[in-house]
Amino acid sequence: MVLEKLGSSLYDAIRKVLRAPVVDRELVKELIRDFQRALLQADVNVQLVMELSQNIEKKALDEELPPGISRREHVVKVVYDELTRFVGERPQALDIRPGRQNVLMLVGIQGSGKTTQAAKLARYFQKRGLKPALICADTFRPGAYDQLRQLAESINVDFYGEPDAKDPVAVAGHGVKEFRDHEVVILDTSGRHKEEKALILEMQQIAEAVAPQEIILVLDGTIGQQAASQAAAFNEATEIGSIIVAKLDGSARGGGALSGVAATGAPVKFIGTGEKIEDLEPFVPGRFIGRLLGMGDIESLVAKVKEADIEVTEKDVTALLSGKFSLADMYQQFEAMRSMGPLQKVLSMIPGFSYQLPDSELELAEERLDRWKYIIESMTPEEREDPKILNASRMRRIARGSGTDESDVRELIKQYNATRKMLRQLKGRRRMLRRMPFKLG
Ligand SMILES: Nc1nc2c(ncn2[C@@H]2O[C@H](COP(=O)(O)OP(=O)(O)O)[C@@H](O)[C@H]2O)c(=O)[nH]1
Ligand SMILES: [Mg+2]
Repeated sequence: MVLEKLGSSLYDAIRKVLRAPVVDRELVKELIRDFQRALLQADVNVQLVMELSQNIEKKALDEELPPGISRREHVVKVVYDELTRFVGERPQALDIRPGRQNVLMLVGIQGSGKTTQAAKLARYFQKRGLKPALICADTFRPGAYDQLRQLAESINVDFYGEPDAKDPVAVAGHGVKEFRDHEVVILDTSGRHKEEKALILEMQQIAEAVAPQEIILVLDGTIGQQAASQAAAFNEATEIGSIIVAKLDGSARGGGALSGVAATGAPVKFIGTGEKIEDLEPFVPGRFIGRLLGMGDIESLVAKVKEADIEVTEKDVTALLSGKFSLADMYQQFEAMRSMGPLQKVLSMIPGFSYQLPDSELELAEERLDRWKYIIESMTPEEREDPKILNASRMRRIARGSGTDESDVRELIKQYNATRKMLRQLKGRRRMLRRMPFKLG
């Protein structure tokens, strides 16, 4: 799991606070020492650790407690807030203007995951109905051209490259010209040179030549402390607009992500979670920190989940019970679930859902939720309100638009019908609606 090690030592520190009979000054100081140790071991930059821990100490000890909140809850919340604020309070999207060309330039050292994330990004935008294209401006590494061309072909995305070219600035320029009518043009660059200076100069020249909408730094999530100096070097050469942290699967500790943010001031927008082309997730700060801290059983998160539940319930309860449960309503529920964090954690907090799903099934369930979301996103408003009008040709269109198969669309409709039926049977039993009214497995 993402950041397992850092997560578990921070979690242990938090648990100590949750379990202590009294939360006093001494215990807060101990928490901060544990917290510092955990962050330093995860290769987070020392200065940064000091800054964060000073803020936490000050707020945890000096701030007046809000009414009804115990010192214990306050301390936990301060830790969560500080870390979340640091990585950016809300998820930030790439600012793509549809209907015109947006050039995204990826930079980062060799092996960080640029080429892979370039293809993943293309796929990400393709799924959302935009027209992406990929350009290989890595003329240094043999095989770079073929690697990206094959990835592009595998997802049916237009590709530009010049296999024998020596001048990456020219190749980038040609490609951007070629794809004038594409909405998202993703430019993959080289990550190595005979010397670093030449690489940095090359990035500057390419950026000048193609004036990208955003320059994205790709960091390897497993490298730890080096992330800070890499990020700083690239940020000096060009203006880094955002960061993708790749390889945050497996046992990556991910402290580098925090250091990269500190060195550039740029937000993390995506994380790479595997080698496959679908393994790209928008970075959700609260969720990331929640995971990092193992916040699954912490009151504040439970409260948040309850809130999210009630929001859905109250807004929709009348419509739901009158049988007017549309796909748009279902979509809202998917969104609410996915924004709360990993499925198992969400499920474990819902009364009656306390069983453990096997990991493989969980993954499938999460993937399926995402797939269903894309499918609903590809529908017209009429289709969402009245799924009965979905005939074979509409389904085909939707499958194409969402990058899924027609069988996926049919499966969603089947699930929707089953949920609707269940809701009708639930009439009058309002409390049940606070639970997730559909099956995930
Ligand atoms: N596990 C994992 N591996 C990744 C991820 N992204 C890239 N890789 C692998 O990292 C290696 C280097 O990736 P590549 O995209 O060629 O890096 P580049 O040199 O920066 O273009 C390849 O073996 C990729 O399959 C990721 O999110 N998770
Ligand atoms: Mg590459």
